[in-house]
Amino acid sequence: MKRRIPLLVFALLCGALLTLPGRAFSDVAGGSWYEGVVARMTEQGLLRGYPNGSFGPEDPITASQFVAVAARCACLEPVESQTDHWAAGELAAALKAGWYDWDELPPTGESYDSPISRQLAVKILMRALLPEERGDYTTQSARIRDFSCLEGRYYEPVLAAYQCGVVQGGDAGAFHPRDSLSRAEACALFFRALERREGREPPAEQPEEQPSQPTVVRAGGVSENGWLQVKGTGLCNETGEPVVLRGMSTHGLQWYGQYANARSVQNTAEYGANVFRVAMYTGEGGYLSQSEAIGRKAYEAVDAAIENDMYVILDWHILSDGDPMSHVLEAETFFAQAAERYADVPNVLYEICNEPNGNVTWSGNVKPYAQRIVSVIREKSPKGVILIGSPTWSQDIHLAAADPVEGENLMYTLHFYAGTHGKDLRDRMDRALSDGLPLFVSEWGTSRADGSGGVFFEESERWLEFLDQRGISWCNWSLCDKNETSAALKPGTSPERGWTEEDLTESGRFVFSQMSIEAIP
Ligand code: IDC
Repeated sequence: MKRRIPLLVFALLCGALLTLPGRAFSDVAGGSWYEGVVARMTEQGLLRGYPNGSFGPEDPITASQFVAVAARCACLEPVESQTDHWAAGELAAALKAGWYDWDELPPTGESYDSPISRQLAVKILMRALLPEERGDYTTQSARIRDFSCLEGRYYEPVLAAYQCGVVQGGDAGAFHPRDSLSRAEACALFFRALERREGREPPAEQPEEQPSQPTVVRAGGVSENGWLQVKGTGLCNETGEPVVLRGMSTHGLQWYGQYANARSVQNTAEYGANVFRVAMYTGEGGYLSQSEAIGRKAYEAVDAAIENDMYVILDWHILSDGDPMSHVLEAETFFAQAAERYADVPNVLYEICNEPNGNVTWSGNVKPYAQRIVSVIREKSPKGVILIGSPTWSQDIHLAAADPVEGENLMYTLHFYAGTHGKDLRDRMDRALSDGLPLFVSEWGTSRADGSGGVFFEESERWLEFLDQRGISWCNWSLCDKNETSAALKPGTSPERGWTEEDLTESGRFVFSQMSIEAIP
């Protein structure tokens, strides 16, 4: 008796999968971009919908569904398999044909019903339908903004797919190699590959993904933009055009000061960064215990950034000393001196308290501190941009939005770590922006908030896209070779020479590849 149920389900499922070709699906809207592609492929018997007559165009396509369609398109006959799955025969045949490797979809079947990643889908597609196509590394990799997120084993098929037009990303668009793709997008890929195989030019009208609106343009350097100014919630250049700063933060100067030197700053600029953040820890053996040496180091880094036409953030990096008020006098002395030194220099931004934390409130600690430091800086630097933190490691921007500090050219910092923070914090940012609060992400990491774990590429991508769409500037934690995933450099990397891809960690490659975008597609 027990065995009958799965058999019955199996029979129903087969019936459903054999739904008559050519029928209209209840959820494929007339006029949608994929309507024509879905109809043509269904007519050819290549596509099947769900038992209830729907197609699920927006659903992520699973690995087994993708391979099954590929097998139909390539007329690959199923072979015998020990695995109990409706597409096990096709999957086994595809594995045997070399469309994918054993570890990518283990024949144990667990991954068969999970969404397939875009990079694996494209590999299977190219092997199945266009195995002769080749890519050109130089021209095609430059079109893929997140090329560094692609695993090496997918370079070849993805570049080939771009080269022959099967994947149609815009110039410097993102491929999102580790994300899923919708069933409609998969159809468009299959359709273009089939057209290509038959020697016809792929039609241009189907978009690969929903286009996002271009909203921001990279700032360029200081010579191009001059003094920055805050207008509404945005950062603008001297003539009032919106600008975006992107760059790296140092790690603690007391530990990794070697990467706050002239050559490392120059290397960072050469990767396209137009801002450099100098994280001057106050506690933990930093400025408060060796003001002379650490202060000198900080100025050395600021001067190197100026030399390289970059904006530079001088960051009073409170962390273990969670209440900025506990060293407000030292902060006043430091910022008075720094603002005097750089009074006429448009490059410098002042970040007055990295991350207040612990038993501190906005109204009782951070805001009164900010008011004091802002007025000290303003005595010397009437228009330098000042970045202000908030309680809970600079996440409580809603408190600042409800009760902002008085003054001009002030922005509020928001810090996130992709492995720890997500949509809730992004929603909070949107609310703060709509309340009129100017935001600057002066520190974020591809790791968890403790600086390790991950690398969380997909989450980082999601975050950066969010920031791009809102024109928000950022610095990444951190430019050092510490053995933690947030570090951009591999252990032992020399700060005294130029760096190659080999010197960068996974995080470093990803982050550096995000800096030099001229316009966000
Ligand atoms: C971390 C460093 C880590 C160091 C620790 C304590 O990555 O090597 O041991 O500080 O000094 C922050 C802070 C930043 C943290 C970072 C990652 O601003 O100083 O660096 N982080 O934990 N806020 C959230 C995360």
